[in-house]
Amino acid sequence: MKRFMTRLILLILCSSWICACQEDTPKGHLPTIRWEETSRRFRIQAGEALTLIPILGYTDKQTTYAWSIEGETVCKEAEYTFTTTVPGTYFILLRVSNAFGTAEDEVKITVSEKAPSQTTPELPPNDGKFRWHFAQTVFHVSQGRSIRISPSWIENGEGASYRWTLNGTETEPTTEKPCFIFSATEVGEQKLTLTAQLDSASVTQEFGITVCPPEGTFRREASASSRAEANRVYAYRPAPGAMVNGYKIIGPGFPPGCTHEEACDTVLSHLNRQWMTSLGGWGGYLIVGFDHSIANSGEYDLCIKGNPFNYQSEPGIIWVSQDENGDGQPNDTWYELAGSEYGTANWEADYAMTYHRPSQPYSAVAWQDKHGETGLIPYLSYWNPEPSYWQDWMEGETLTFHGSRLASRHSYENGVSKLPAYPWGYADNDGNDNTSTPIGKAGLFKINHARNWEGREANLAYIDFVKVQSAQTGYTPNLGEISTEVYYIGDYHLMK
Ligand SMILES: [Ca+2]
Ligand SMILES: [Ca+2]
Ligand SMILES: [Ca+2]
Repeated sequence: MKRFMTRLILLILCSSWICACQEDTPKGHLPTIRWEETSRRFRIQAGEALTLIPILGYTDKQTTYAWSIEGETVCKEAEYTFTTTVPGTYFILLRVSNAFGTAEDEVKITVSEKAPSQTTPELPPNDGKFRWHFAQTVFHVSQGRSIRISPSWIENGEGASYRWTLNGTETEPTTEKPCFIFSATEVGEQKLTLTAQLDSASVTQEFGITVCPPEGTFRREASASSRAEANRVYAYRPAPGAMVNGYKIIGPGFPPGCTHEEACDTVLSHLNRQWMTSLGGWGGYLIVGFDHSIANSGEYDLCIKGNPFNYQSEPGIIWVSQDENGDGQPNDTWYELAGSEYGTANWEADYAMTYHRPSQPYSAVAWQDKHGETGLIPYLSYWNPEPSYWQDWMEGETLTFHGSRLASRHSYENGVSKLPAYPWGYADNDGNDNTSTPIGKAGLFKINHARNWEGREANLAYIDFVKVQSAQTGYTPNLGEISTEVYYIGDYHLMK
């Protein structure tokens, strides 16, 4: 009798509860299943746990849930935490049923081998060898201009003396850092060499300089059919970084064993869709071109979209160049677009840094700069479980980058990273020029801010190529390295 009464009470309670809930359910709606991530693909390492939290619609207390793997139900709750020690690909089906029927959705989880605990590489000891690094050794320069040629970094150069030879004429030897100012007067090829005299030997670097016809000779005017966005990626040389070759939700970003040409094509396809390309840590860069020359209007000329937030800017320095020799290649003279920090204590020109390829997978990447400062690009499997952050198309055991550097101002406190913006003039930076554009919020930049090697206004009438380069060093524990991201590069005049 007591048992019967309990059942009866339960039945009454349940039926009134069912009635109440049914009133809440709009008539005729099946449940809906969405995900915060745009893709239903997830990547974890063996042994990690992943909680699947669908965004559900038209559910109530009556709704039932069934998560299954290969037909076997593994969970009957609205959320499911998946974990396994066996690498492989798993398809997990979610069935959600309400009074009006059942909705289904499937997610794919790729489980990779568990990464060994991250190894922290050590820099190789100084081998004492003389080494010098040049940002550029081939120059095409328009008549009437001048360029500055100098190594950005000399290693183990104590006691060396240097002399320049231009078309057979030698300069006096100097023990100062060598620097040559070349004035482009006569059109044609010039031969310049720099020789370092060491105690027991000498080392020579040759430079090819071609003086080209004056600015404007190879200008390509925009036409009605010109497209605003970059039409070609000429170089994608990222520094190591956690989001360069993959991202936890999307998976690998480039085909395995990818060549540089394939990497450039992949980046162009990403830019065409306004997808993310990360340039990695300091020095990593991307060079794009357009189907026409972009005019210097004195106002905003370039639109470059990144992913800055008010608490997270990762400024990249913008460089521009003209196709001075008209060969369609970015092998001419680069001009830095001065941003708010140009020429201040927060800015350093002729900076250089070398990254060292790690010998182990799942490893941070160590770097050392020209001042002897060292640091790491951390390995963060949470963001990207690819075994290496050293790209397939970046050959060699070391990678040296050259460029300008901006002071890092990041902080990390109580689990929160803050990466403040600089006022203006940088890609992926939430400055006052990160503003409303026809493609949403994006950065706008003026070719008029281009500076020459003297720090003076370059007065370029137009440009053909744009380079964006990661400009800060350092990392925070949860976000990884400070690295510029690019989603779009275009001629702002053709976007309006
Ligand atoms: Ca960013
Ligand atoms: Ca060229
Ligand atoms: Ca970044």
